[in-house]
Amino acid sequence: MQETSLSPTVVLSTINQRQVLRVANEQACASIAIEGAHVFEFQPANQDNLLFVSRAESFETGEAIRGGIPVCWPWFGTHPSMPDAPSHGTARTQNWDYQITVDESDRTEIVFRFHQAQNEFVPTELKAELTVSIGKTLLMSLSTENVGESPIQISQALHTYFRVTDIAETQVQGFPPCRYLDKLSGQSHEIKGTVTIDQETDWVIQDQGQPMVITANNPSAVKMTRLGSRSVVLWNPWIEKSKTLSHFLPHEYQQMVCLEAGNVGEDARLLKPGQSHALIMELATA
Ligand code: TA6
Repeated sequence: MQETSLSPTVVLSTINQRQVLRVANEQACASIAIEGAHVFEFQPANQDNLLFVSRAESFETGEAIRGGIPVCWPWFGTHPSMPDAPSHGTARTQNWDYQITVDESDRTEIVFRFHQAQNEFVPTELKAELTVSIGKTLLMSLSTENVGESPIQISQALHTYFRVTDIAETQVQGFPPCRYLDKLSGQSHEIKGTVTIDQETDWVIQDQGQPMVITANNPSAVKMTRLGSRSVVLWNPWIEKSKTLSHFLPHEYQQMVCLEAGNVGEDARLLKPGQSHALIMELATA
């Protein structure tokens, strides 16, 4: 494995066919695949890695890593009008440009940039900038600028796969009274407070952008805070769906849960020419 030191805390490496940035500073270690600007490891000092990656992941290019934080952009899930478009947008399988912008002993910041030309799926030219700040916490800011001539409704999510010790013992805490769309049934329901998972779950939750806590993962709980987001996706494939997923082992549904900071469903954002929007997420051990 060839490794090139890019700065005191960043090494350029490869896993199989993927180019990967390895970050190690006094506060944390992290790994980011350049294809998709895909964070797939974040391990605070003296803690376990907060992120799940399937043991079946081969790190070949051309398909999103099964785990970590896929960047679903500039649409989430199925394209709003073109069912044949790739699921979860274009960015997660494209190479992003990157620049190390902060390199200190306790914090490393890398800015990833992606230019989306207008095409059959995207009605206007867009610029995406993902700032990844690795320190005591993981701070990610996904900023989109409409640099084209037409408006666009973007939906997006930082599709975070959290490692959990046992899904049966996992709680997702912090929901105010809010509504969610169950994507499996197409029905809307209300929730409040704490959610546990005991079956396939695929919910798009319209909330207030409040902090969330995921417990029973690793030895410590994880707190997610957001800005620019009033929706989250909660997903676990459970037993049957797990058997159909690429790069995923049948039992791994017990070791992960996705809680995805986003702008999804009713929380999609209209960007007129010249307008921008930032989706910001911070993960910290609670
Ligand atoms: O975020 C939940 C979801 O939209 C599920 O419906 C499931 O499709 C999951 O994303 C994984 O999608 P992927 O394309 O990464 O296999």
